[in-house]
Amino acid sequence: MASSDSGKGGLERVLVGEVARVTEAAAIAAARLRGRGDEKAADKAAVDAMRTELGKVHIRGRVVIGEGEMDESPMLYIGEEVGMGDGPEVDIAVDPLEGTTICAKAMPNALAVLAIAERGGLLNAPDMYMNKIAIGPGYPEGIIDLDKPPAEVLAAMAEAKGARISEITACILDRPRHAELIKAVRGAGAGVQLIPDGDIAGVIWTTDPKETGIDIYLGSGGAPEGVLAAAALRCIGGQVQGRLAPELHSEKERPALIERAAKMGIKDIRRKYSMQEMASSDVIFSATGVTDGSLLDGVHFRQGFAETETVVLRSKTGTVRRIKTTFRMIGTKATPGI
Ligand code: VTB
Repeated sequence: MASSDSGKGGLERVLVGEVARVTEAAAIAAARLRGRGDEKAADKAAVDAMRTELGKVHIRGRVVIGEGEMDESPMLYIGEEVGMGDGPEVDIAVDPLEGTTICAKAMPNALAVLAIAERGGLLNAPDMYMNKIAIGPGYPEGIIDLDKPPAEVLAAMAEAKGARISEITACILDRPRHAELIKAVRGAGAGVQLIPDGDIAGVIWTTDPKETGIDIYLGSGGAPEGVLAAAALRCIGGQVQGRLAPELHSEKERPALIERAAKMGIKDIRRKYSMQEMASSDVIFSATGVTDGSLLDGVHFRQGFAETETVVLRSKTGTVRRIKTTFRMIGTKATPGI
């Protein structure tokens, strides 16, 4: 029977299973190098595995958020054509190992991440800093604003939830550049959970504050991670704003970054993007845990088996699908690529 929502007007739902396989493979490959102190090796393993699995999917894919420019990275570079080349035309955003350092140190919350969208459905952002603010579903539209002082946003959130500001926790990357922001959030009476890396997870945590304890994500991180996080929240609900932050780069780097952004279609580098502008079409998002974390369990290896946990989100239906997979005889011919 034909699926009721396949075909025209969105991504075919069969892709849900396909993207899960892709992030599962990347996560297993990275997890084999977990805790070895070698970020590059773990990242490369994830990239290779993701590229191999993507090559088996019936899509005509184009990488729009990837491992950098063609001259910087041999695989999953921006503009690379991926997939079997015989299916729908889609755009792909990848972060094969989100949190290379946390994986290398075997610390919590490293993920393998991918989003797939209809052609033109994702903001083509260069690899530079982006200021971000994000909250989960259930708040009035427009309550967050990068231009409002954090205290004002936190007060509005508390009012909307009938809570006290002291009951709100913000997630922020632990970086010296965030000193003022952290001070402002604490000064307003809210708590701050500092994370060493991995702000895609930080943004997604806001969608389930009861489980994660995080109500809002604030601060600057990578623009590619910002687009991927926006894709996730487009599926689950919530609000995100992002604005590229050339001011966080050295004066030497800045002109080239602005030029690169312009080439990618970003004429106004100071533009504030909403979630819908960063992920404008139907999208499917998949993340598999590499190390154990509050969103997902990491890869667990035991006696010839590997177990993974994946969450696949779909904007068209809003489904949140958690998939626990057991791979048998890993590293044998039965599981090539894994
Ligand atoms: C974030 C985070 C990444 O980079 O985007 C962050 O999601 C920002 O960059 O996991 P800085 O490290 O320069 O602050 C990571 O931590 C690593 O790519």
